[in-house]
Amino acid sequence: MASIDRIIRMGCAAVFVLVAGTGVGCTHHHSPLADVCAQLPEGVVLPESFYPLANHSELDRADDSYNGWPRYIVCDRDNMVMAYVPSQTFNMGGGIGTDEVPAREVVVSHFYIDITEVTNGQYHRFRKVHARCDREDHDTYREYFVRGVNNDHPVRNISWMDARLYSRWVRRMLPTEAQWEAAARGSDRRIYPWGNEPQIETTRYLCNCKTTRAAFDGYEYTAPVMNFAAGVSPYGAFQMAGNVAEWCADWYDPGRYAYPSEEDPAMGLERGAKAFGDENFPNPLAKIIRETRVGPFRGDEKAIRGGSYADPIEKCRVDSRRTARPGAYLANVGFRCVLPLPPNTATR
Ligand SMILES: [Ca+2]
Repeated sequence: MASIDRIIRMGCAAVFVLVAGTGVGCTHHHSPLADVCAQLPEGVVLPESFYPLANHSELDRADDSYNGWPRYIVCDRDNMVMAYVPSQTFNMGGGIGTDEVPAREVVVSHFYIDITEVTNGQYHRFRKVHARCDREDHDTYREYFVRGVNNDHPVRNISWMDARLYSRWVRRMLPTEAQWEAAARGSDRRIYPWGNEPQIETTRYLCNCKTTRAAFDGYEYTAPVMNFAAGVSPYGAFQMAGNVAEWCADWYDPGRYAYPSEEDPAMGLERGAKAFGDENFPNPLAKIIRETRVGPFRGDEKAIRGGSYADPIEKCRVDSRRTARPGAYLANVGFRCVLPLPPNTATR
């Protein structure tokens, strides 16, 4: 058995060399969604691999631009469309769990957020490019992935570490809890992405959650990620309530809300910035930055937000928190990513 195992490992190594080899000198093809020729105003710089969304980048149109920043951008690496979330002071917390109170004001600097959860199709492509022969547990998503059938459903049953690996591959990050909640609710204290009304019979197509009747909202389990358009967040992000719950960057701290207010940890980006794409962008993977922006320095569990198809509507509130160990594989937890922007160019 040992020798067979060794042969498999050698085979994997050979495949890896071949895959790595094809990357050398190949011509990069841009995402068909990317407007690579778009003009951006002075001071508005997107890092490498990110472009304004094609046909949505006229700067003088309010629908296309947010204080000069394109309202929607595309990440070349996975064709993910991202929405701009402006710098804001918002009311974080105030939920029904003991770890969600009291509500307090939190400042977040502007960033982009994926408009959908990362899909099976996107994650599968990442796995094909990035397969590590020695870590088969990265492929746990396959349990729920049927190629050609649910490519556009959210990836799930992946650990926090898997989600972070993907986010690095696409040069993005997992959102902090503060970023996630700001993107889901904006500054008007709403308790669902669409407003304050819970999902009821007449509004049952607002999110994919668990109801007393099976498939009451159209889906018994996950739904395609770009769905329930009436339930998008104030910035246009889909299914921040329901479908799959989403890993966040932060270690979970049940007592964190006891602090009266908190500057966005991402403000730490102003310190120790390193080149990322160009000098305008700090490298979000730098250790010093990661530690200043991701809440508690250490912990046992990571924060999870947004509720899922397996949760009642109350668990899909924007302030609802839950947790799991970063190595856990959960059938109802996936993720989406953010692209932090340089705070010094933030328009408030
Ligand atoms: Ca979700």
